[in-house]
Amino acid sequence: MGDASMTVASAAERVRELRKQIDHHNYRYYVLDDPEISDAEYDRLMRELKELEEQYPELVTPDSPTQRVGAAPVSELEEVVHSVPMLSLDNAFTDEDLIAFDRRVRERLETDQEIEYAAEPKLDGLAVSFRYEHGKLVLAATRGDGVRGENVTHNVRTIKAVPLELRGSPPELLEVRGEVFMPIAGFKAMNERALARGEKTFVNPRNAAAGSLRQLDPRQAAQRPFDVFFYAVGEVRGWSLPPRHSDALEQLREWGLKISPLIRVVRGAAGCLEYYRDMAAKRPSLPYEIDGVVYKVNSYVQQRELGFVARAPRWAIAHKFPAHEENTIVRGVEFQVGRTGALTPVARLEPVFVGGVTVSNATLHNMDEIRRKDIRIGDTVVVRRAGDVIPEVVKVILERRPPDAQIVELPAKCPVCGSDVEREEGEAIARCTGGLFCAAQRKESLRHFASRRALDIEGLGTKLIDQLVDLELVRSPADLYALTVEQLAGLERMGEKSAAKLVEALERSKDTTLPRFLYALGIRDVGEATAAALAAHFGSLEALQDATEEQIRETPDVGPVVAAHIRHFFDQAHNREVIAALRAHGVRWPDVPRKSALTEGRLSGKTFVLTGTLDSMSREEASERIAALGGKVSGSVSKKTSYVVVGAEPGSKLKKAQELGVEILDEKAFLALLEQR
Ligand code: 9MJ
Repeated sequence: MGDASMTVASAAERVRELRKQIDHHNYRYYVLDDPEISDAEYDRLMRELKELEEQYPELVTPDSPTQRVGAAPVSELEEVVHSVPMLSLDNAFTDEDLIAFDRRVRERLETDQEIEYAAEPKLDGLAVSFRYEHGKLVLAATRGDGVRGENVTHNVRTIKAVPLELRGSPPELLEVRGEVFMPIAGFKAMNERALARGEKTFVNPRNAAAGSLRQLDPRQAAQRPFDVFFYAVGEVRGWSLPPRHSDALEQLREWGLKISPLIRVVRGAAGCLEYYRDMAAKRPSLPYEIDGVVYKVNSYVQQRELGFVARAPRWAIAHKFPAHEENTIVRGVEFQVGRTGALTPVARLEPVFVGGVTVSNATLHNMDEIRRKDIRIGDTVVVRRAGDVIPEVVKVILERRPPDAQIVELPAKCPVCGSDVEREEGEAIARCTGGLFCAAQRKESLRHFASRRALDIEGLGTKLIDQLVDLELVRSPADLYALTVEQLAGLERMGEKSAAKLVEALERSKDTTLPRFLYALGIRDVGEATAAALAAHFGSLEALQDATEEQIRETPDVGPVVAAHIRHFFDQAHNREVIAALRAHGVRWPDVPRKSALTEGRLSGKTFVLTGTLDSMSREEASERIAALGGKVSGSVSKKTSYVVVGAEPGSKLKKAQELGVEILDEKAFLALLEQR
């Protein structure tokens, strides 16, 4: 496949096959949440399809899975009139409200029997109608006022969880409704990216979803982490609905539409309330926000009998959770000192009950954030708690600012150790210059040193570290290894037994690896990935300690700023002393086989391009082995390419290589080259 002799006809055949496979795997992944293949295998299918479509542009269709990247922008959002109005829901805020709703339902239906309800989580996103004609998505529109919405098809097409084509034998016309939303993690990552670029951030996932879905440029929308759940049927032609709403949803799922796995059929008000408590308990661990649950009378016959009042059905109600946002007053701002001395402002709040817990602190991130939101002491602010994350101040309610509201100033001295605070030009973060003289930095350094991905000292928690530092039993990580069972057993909340356990854990932690040890040192900007890269590049701690800044910079992905931090760290006598003391206590790690520097290796100066699948190793492994011998791996074939390595089902790169006369290696030849002595 994909070789130079491929005809348009055979390419078209392969494109069809790939799309079918990709659609199938999208269904397994997005709808059933039960993927059959790895992400890497999926990526390979997509890559092959993309390459074929590049080679044969005439084969590109708007519903190809490659087209999710977004088409051209639209000039404005067109108005759409909903053929069947999109409903809104009445709210219940208390158990009593819900019990009264259930009573009204039974009265209208003149029945004493328990009502069967479909109970669903209520997502906090944007309600959208999706129109499928002959199984193909032709229109997506926002709810708007329920009668008129806006055409957002261009953006909805970029959402991977929305099928562009339905599976099986869908009806001639199917209009479905659902909620488009942003999962919390995607929302946060998006805001962090925006912040890093100095762009505007969104206050919450709901606003982010609404803003992003209504923009004009679908290429922007394609970057946004949207997801969707479908929950209702609108206009249909060519399908006689089953008797129950829950059965209809089941059928939608079979057509490839994503239905919440948390939907349940329950009986009576008691069943509804039990579901409500169950969802309230699940809420903090869900990857997306829900603001309540929805109960719908499950029988369509009963739904019809109940009918509507204004725009809300009499057969459904939303039972809301307590709010995630509340107003409260900023009583003060304190600065916490982190491991690298970074000062983080924290608002001390008038305690307020938000989304099920009492909140009295909220992070303010840094001084720029305080200025941007113009937060002053005495202000009334909106506090928000999402999932189990640290509460945040969303905004100030300016109308309630008292005349004596106080501007927050960055302290000139560290609140913990009194050292100077400095803020480098262009940096948002201010830092205490006290280093390990500062007890706060010492505590955080110890916490980091003991953490799971560093030396993994089990049982050395925050409270214990606070005591050890405050009592001056421990000043540096090396002191940890001098602690005795007797010393530890005398501390608060420690007994003989836990003291003995901790000493054992300390003993175990001594056998470590170079990457872990480098990470544990807590050098500024040296995270796990950088630590691993440094270990691979230098092979031993001595080699790194003795390297110049320039030599450190030769490590892959280490830039001048990080290199300077590393050099500075090892230039400090006390840091070298701590390392020597750790060694003296028996902390040890094996040296790492050096990955040769780019300049020295048998494949130095050679550039490789990989295409297709290798049997004996993954693409990543192949790249690593090439790099270990000094070679470079590139994504595209040019005249400068030395070799194109061809695995099974290669893409268009093979053809390009043939055209340019680049040397082609099959897997056997490639392995021989790697293993040559
Ligand atoms: C949400 N927002 O999750 C409905 N909804 O049904 C669910 N909204 C709804 N159902 C009819 N699960 C009108 C709105």
